Amino acid sequence: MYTPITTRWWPLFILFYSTLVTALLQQSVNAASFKYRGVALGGWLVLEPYITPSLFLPFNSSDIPVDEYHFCKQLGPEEALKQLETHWQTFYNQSDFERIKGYGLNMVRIPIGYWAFEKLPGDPYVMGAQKYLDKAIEWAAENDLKVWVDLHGVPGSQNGFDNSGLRNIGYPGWFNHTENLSLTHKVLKQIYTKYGNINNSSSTLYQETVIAIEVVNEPLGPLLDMNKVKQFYSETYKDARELQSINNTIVFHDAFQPMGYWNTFKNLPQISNNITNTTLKNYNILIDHHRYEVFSSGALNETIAQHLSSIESFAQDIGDEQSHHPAVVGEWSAALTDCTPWLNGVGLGSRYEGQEPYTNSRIGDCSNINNWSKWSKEQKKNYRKFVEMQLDQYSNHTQGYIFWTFKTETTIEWDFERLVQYEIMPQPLDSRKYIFNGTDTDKSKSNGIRISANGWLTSVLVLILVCI
Ligand SMILES: *[C@@H]1O[C@H](CO)[C@@H](O)[C@H](O)[C@H]1NC(C)=O
Ligand SMILES: *[C@@H]1O[C@H](CO)[C@@H](O)[C@H](O)[C@H]1NC(C)=O
Ligand SMILES: *[C@@H]1O[C@H](CO)[C@@H](O)[C@H](O)[C@H]1NC(C)=O
Ligand SMILES: *[C@@H]1O[C@H](CO)[C@@H](O)[C@H](O)[C@H]1NC(C)=O
Ligand SMILES: *[C@@H]1O[C@H](CO)[C@@H](O)[C@H](O)[C@H]1NC(C)=O
Ligand SMILES: *[C@@H]1O[C@H](CO)[C@@H](O)[C@H](O)[C@H]1NC(C)=O
Ligand SMILES: *[C@@H]1O[C@H](CO)[C@@H](O)[C@H](O)[C@H]1NC(C)=O
Ligand SMILES: *[C@@H]1O[C@H](CO)[C@@H](O)[C@H](O)[C@H]1NC(C)=O
Ligand SMILES: *[C@@H]1O[C@H](CO)[C@@H](O)[C@H](O)[C@H]1NC(C)=O
Ligand SMILES: *[C@@H]1O[C@H](CO)[C@@H](O)[C@H](O)[C@H]1NC(C)=O
Ligand SMILES: *[C@@H]1O[C@H](CO)[C@@H](O)[C@H](O)[C@H]1NC(C)=O
Ligand SMILES: CC(=O)N[C@H]1CO[C@H](CO)[C@@H](O)[C@@H]1O
Repeated sequence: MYTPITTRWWPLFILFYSTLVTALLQQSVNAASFKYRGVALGGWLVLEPYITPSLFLPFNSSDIPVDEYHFCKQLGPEEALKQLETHWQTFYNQSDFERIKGYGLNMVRIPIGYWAFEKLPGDPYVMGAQKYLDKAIEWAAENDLKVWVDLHGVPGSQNGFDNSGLRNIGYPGWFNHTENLSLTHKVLKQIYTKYGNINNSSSTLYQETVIAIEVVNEPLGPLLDMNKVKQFYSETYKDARELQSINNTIVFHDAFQPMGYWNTFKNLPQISNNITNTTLKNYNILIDHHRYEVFSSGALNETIAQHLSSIESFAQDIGDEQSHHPAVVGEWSAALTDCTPWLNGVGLGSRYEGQEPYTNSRIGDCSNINNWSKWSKEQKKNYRKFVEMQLDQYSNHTQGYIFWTFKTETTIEWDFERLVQYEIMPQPLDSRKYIFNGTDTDKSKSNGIRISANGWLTSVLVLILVCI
């Protein structure tokens, strides 16, 4: 399809190809220059206990499944399918997409697990989520929203977090068996073909709507072999470009590496579109950074002024990457505590109250975190500032942002729609009460003593490695 000039004498052919090429260019322009303003649809096609506790609370309190794997295992295939089918049908529907559009957003990031496509022998997971991903793409298209398909769980778990489907904190098993890695490649090949191959005439809607595919969410680089992560990225990228006829964006999570790490990542395969200048820019690759300030006691103990300034420096670091490759904040939230029940996982307490398994001293009180009527004026103001600063900084210094998550059953800090309702999330998104041009203009702000902020990532890793 890249040789239309030599076929100039064949009018029908050129008509066909020029249409095709126009379509491809259109797609590539849109995908590579797209400014993301999105939300994730967390807890829908991959369960997370804190997002939908109602699915987990009916179990005996001593035996609550910690993730989707154990949810399915404990219920058995029939009952698990029955409950999941109901959940898939009801947690999101077309109306959500209309409201998402109405809030001024332009895309959704949809987490899905490998088991929606293929299972390992003996996996207790039940299949069926793929149909809902397809419906979601249709609903997105109807509402002029783009979709980023996010492979959120791979066989053996890429991070050991419950959100990968299989919790095994500190022991990501993804690379431990070659079968697990090859199944990951197989699933991604299905995704590339289904959502991005122009030969599949039945999927035009997919090609126009799915602008990005994230090959794996949050691989825990510090505990995995980074050479293997890079090799995986490189190999699956080659598959994507071979199988897809559209130049959509392939997303690599930063694998919890330091800012700037991916600037020099160049060992990508020479691919069919004959790229000679091997910088990530030419590959239509996007680097995905996630930002939370609640997964270490150091971050939780910061004043609001410190949170605001740490957001500024984070966004500026991403800004510095833009000359090497585009990058987004693919997850962020309004959270200033880790208080929401089960946020850290079923059976685990909060750092904020200094509970097990964490060893830090108590920072504050969690009891009213999901009870809006008990929030103080000061608290509401601080949350609004935190959200405004992130919107301001991420939209100015990065390729965009995706809030985690659109809705939850009970939380405030993690629930986009509830935050809109409580006027923590601005509507329209660019309206501001406190943060103008990156500065907190609130006259009555308390000048908290500024201590140099701990390295956020270091704290997270120390906690993962040492405390759990
Ligand atoms: C909870 O435990 C009791 C006693 O062991 C058992 O009878 C019951 O079936 C269990 N319920 C569930 C939902 O597993
Ligand atoms: C989506 O679900 C909500 C809540 O159950 C319901 O009110 C709404 O009518 C549904 N929308 C569609 C399009 O089915
Ligand atoms: C995977 O292998 C590593 C190192 O070989 C080991 O420490 C870890 O326990 C294994 N993880 C699982 C889930 O088997
Ligand atoms: C083509 O797209 C349809 C959905 O529109 C999908 O069901 C089918 O699996 C795709 N075919 C291939 C070969 O990917
Ligand atoms: C589409 O089909 C044609 C003819 O079978 C083939 O030559 C081409 O490589 C296919 N393109 C893609 C992207 O699969
Ligand atoms: C790649 O580009 C070079 C120089 O632009 C050209 O000579 C060569 O034919 C191209 N190769 C392919 C496979 O298109
Ligand atoms: C390769 O791309 C980089 C970044 O886009 C650019 O700065 C550099 O000049 C390019 N090199 C060549 C040889 O085109
Ligand atoms: C795909 O998009 C990237 C980024 O815009 C661009 O550099 C590259 O040339 C495009 N590739 C094709 C085959 O259009
Ligand atoms: C939080 O900061 C205060 C004052 O700077 C300090 O006394 C306390 O130990 C810190 N708590 C934690 C858990 O780091
Ligand atoms: C970010 O962009 C908005 C709108 O373009 C602008 O009003 C604001 O001042 C900018 N902030 C910074 C820190 O540049
Ligand atoms: C906005 O902030 C930037 C630096 O962040 C500064 O260069 C610019 O002058 C400011 N604009 C206004 C209108 O204050
Ligand atoms: C965690 C883990 O290692 N999961 C699976 C990886 O693949 C092997 C071989 O298929 C399975 O036995 C493991 O359970």
